[in-house]
Amino acid sequence: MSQPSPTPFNRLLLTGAAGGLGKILRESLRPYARVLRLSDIAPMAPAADESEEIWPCDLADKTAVHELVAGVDAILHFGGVSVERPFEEVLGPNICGVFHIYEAARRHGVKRVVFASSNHVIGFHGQDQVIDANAPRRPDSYYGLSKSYGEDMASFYFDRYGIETVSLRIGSSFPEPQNHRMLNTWLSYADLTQLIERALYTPQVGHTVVYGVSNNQAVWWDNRLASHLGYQPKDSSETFRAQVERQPLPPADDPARLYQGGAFAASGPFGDQ
Ligand code: NAI
Ligand code: 15L
Repeated sequence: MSQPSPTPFNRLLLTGAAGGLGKILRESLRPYARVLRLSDIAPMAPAADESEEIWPCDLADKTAVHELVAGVDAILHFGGVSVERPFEEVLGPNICGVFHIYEAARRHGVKRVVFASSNHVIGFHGQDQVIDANAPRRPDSYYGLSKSYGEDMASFYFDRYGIETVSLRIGSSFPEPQNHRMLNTWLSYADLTQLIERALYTPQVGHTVVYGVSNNQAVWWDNRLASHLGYQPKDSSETFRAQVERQPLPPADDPARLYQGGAFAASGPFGDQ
C-alpha cells in the first residue's frame, strides 16, 4: 500500500536551483510545497506557473540572503561550490553563505533546514572502513572543510536557537554511478527525494547527520544513528555494476581506491596560497 502524501508546506526555499540536483529537485519536490522559491546565482528557467518563484541571489551577499529567506517555512540549502576549489573561491558561497542562511532563518523564524553536506566531510577515511555519523570527521578538501563547517553551523543553531537541521552527507547523486567508487557511494534521485521528504517531515530531528546513499550492495556508511528518519532507500547501484565494471579498476594505490572521498583526497595544492 502506498503512503499518503504529507501535507505540503506553504513555501519551501531551494538554493542551488540551477544546479544538477536543483533541476531534479525543482520537479520532484513539487508535492511538498504550495510554492517553491527557487534561488541561484546562475540563470534559472522561468517559473512554470504560480507554484514557482524565481529568486536570483548570491549566497555571499548577506542582505540578499535575508530577503531571500523572508516568508519561507523551511530551507533546502543546496547552493554553493560543489567541488574542490581554492579556499578563496569556497569562502564566500559556502562558509559565509551557510552563515547567512542560518542567521536569516533565525531572524525570520524558519525552524527547519535540510543541508546538502557531503561525503567529503569524512573523505579521508579508508575504503576498508565502515563508519557512522559519530566517526571523526576527516575532510579531504577545502570543499569538504566547508561542509564540515556547515554541519557545525547547523549544530550551533540548533543548540542555541532550536533551529532543526538534517545534514545530508550525500555520496554521489547522479543519474548512474560513473565509476567503481560510485558503486558504493551512489544515491539515486528518487532516494534523494525520499531522504529530503523524511528530513522535512520527521517531527523531531535536532541536528541529525545522515549519509545520502542508496541501497547499494556494498556501502561504507552505517545510517542506524539516523533510523528515526525512517529513510528506506529503494534503488541500488547493482543495476549498473556490469557497465561500470567494463572500466579498468584504478591502481591499488590510487586515491580513487584508497579513500572514501576518492580523487578529492589528492586535489591541490593551488599555487602559493
Ligand atoms: P552544482 O554545482 O550543479 O549546483 C550548485 C549550485 O550552486 C549551482 O547552480 C551554482 O550556480 C550555485 N552556486 C554556486 N555559488 C553560488 C553563490 N555564491 N550563490 C548562489 N548560488 C551559488 O552541484 P550539485 O551536484 O547540484 O549539488 C548540489 C548540492 O549538493 C551542493 O551543495 C553540493 O555540494 C551537494 N552535494 C552534491 C553531491 C552530488 O553527488 N551531486 C554530493 C555531495 C554533496
Ligand atoms: C560531492 O560532494 C560533489 O558535489 C559531487 O560533484 C561528487 O563529486 C560527489 O561529492 C562524489 O563524491 O562523488
